[in-house]
Amino acid sequence: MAISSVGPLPGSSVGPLAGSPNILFIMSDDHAAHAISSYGSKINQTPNLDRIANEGIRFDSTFCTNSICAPSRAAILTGTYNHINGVTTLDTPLDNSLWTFPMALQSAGYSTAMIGKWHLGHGPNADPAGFDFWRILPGQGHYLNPVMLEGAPPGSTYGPRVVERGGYVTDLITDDCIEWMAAQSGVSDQAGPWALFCHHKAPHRTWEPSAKHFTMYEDVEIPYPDTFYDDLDGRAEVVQAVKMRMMDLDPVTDLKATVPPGLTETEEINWRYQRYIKDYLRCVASIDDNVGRMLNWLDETGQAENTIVVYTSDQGFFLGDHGWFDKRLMYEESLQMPFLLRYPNGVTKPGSSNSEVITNVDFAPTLLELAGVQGPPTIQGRSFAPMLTGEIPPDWPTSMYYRYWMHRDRAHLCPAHYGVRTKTHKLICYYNHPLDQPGANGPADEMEWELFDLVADPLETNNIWGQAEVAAIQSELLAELQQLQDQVGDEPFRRNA
Ligand SMILES: [Ca+2]
Repeated sequence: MAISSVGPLPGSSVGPLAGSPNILFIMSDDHAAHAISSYGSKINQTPNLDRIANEGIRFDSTFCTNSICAPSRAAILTGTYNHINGVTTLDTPLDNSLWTFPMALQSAGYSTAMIGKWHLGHGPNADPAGFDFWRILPGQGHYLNPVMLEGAPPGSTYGPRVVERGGYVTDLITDDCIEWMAAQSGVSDQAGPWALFCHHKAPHRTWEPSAKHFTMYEDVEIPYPDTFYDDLDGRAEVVQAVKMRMMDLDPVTDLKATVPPGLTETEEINWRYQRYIKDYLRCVASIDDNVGRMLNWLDETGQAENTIVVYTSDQGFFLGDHGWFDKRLMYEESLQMPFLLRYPNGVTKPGSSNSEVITNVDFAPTLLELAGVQGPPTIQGRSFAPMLTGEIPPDWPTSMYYRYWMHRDRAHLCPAHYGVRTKTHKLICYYNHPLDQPGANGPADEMEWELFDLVADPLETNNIWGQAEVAAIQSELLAELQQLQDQVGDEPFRRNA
């Protein structure tokens, strides 16, 4: 099928953007691909998310360029890397005068809405922009009975109003999304398409399930990941020091229970994992249920035939992998984002998959192309829309650049690093310096390196940096890292800079 068949839908003749599809962009927070059954999860089932994959396309090598909430959201909205958009850490709000792709959709005639977790700052310079309607959680928000902030109607002079909600956050966000979608359909024959950003808070720490899922998995033992007892031998010292182990979970706030007395250390680590992973998966189950509600609503109202559905997460998460929870590090479980896309009218081959390297800066140009809207040349990502029909654009990148800036963040002590991932290898430079970044802390540590052969060692337990037999590939990867930094305009770390 030709590339030109991907884009606005044929057949419609009304509205400012005749034939452009609606876009339902669903993004959860910290939902790792390996907790989705269509990605081969060994620990849960997600039948409704699987529906998107089964009726659309699953992207298997989608990576975030900085594995924490705010930076990934900024990269998605602006189509740029964090050194360009300024959202390098959790303490750097998004300047809402910067171009975003929802703004472009709105300018082109789309009705736009942002509902759920924003996490890019608040106030006149950071509130959501480019949306006809927004109702967001303040900061991280709460799982139960959350307060939400709602943007003032266009033309009004007062600021956001506080909306007090009763219920469970994933249900409430979904309720609001369905209500907003319903309000868009049939208002007028002249109505244009809509783009809805449904941003779930779940399954972010502290993993609080809804009452419906309280007892799910009660009588089962969740399997342990292959690397659960990884001793991290041979990995960078700063990696061995991160505070992301099961023993770093807070019994009160994270595990909601007192550690049973008399356990051996291994028994306690196992107990902690079960407490943690069950609540995480219960939160995921609620997302899956609620995605099902939205898919059913699209079916029942006939909107499925002209609506693109995307499911993704702002980054991955360690689900006991290497003995960890959380994200931040460039290891696979944290680096990979789920990305499922269903395009109406059978453009995508149902149940297809793609393993090309794509990143979160590619989302904006892709969705704009599907909407038939032109973006500015300042976008750093590339559209992978042709891949929906199985076509790989010429010269498509075979590697990606990553950078985590928030050195020694207070909660996890995760080191600042950057690196390159190719289809076969990963090179990571822990430059270990706060560089005056907001939210980063000293002291700086000595630079360290890791190199993984992802074919021979997909679980990343064997650091081969500096070994004589890999000198050639190591040189190639160092050159690739430099080339990518040049290309995206980022500066390599220099100790005396
Ligand atoms: Ca996140």
